[in-house]
Amino acid sequence: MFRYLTAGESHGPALVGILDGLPAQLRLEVERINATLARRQGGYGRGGRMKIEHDEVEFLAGLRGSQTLGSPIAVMIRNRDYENNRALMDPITGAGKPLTNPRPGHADYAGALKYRQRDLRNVLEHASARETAMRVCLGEICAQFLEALGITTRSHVHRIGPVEATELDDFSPEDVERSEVRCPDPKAERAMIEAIDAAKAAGDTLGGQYIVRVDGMPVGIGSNRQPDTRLDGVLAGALMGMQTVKAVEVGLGADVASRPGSSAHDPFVLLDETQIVRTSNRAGGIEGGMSNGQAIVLRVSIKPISTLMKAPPSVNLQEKTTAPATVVRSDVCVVPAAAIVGEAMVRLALVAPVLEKYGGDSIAETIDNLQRSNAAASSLFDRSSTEA
Ligand code: EPS
Repeated sequence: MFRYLTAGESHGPALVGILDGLPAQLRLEVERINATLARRQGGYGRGGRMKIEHDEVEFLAGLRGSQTLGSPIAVMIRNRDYENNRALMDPITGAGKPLTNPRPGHADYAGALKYRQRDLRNVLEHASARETAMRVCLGEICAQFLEALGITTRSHVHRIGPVEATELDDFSPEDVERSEVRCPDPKAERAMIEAIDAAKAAGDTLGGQYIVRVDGMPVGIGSNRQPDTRLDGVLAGALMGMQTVKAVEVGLGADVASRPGSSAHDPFVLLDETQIVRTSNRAGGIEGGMSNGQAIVLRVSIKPISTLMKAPPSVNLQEKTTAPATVVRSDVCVVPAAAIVGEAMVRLALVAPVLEKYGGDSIAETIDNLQRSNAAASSLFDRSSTEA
């Protein structure tokens, strides 16, 4: 069984993660993990923290000579900012003035009541999106596993606040990576940067939407057997498991509700005797809870960061007085960084259903099983095999 866990406080000593269940003998490019961590740290609209951190993975278990052993993989990313916060965050002696004014939209209030914490810091430290650095780290390990099977994932930004990009038919990953807001539409990119500057000047924050796309998906990952095995549910659940995410759409998403059936689905066309193609991808690559061989396309909406420099009204829970919400160092817009975390969540979510179909204790065994399965699927409707 494949599973993972993360732990870590934003200003604690480190973030740690465990990945259990990846096949043995997968060669990992560790520098690629660090490069992906750096992509998450970027994006226009970030605050001061990213100037302090230089996220780097340290392997503690599960890897030898850059190859997975099949044993649990344990990794760590140190928080450089811990050095500035030792007195506050030391696991044994840490203490400090309590934070008492919950931020609307944050985990502060519900977490304080749930865990019976008088200091909101005891809630916000793990609620912080800092923890997503570890998800990106584990997600990149999964990316290298999925790539060995021909499955790749990428993301780009579709909307920041009021600015919506035009979805281009064709753009390269480089077009996205060179954009400060990870948006391939240059006109929208300029408007997005202006919107972030305006929000910053107003002491406000902006949310938005990003798109995650998975290419090379074999047919039949996920299943229609039970509600919790449906691939759309698995992917949406993983993405909703990220801080700030409020909606996940597959393919046409919410737009499908207003269309008649004749323009909501993806017709089959016979190219020649062996090739069946689809003329559109409105379903976003998933039908009946299973991958259908087309690209999986997911649109994710995230709320604006709930720490506002122009603090919204709140209360002091301790003194029972009206007071502005707590203001801590934060970001104006994290949509470009969230898109990188979205890629990671999709990768993490795909591994279990992929391994359920193909199995394999070593990567060679997984690849053998995939190839056999693909060959059987492509000959299923061969005239010769039906006649035989
Ligand atoms: C983040 C680290 C945090 C924030 C941000 C994302 O660091 P700090 O709180 O020390 O400034 O910059 O997190 C939030 C905005 C949030 O609400 O949690 C990171 O590593 O991405």
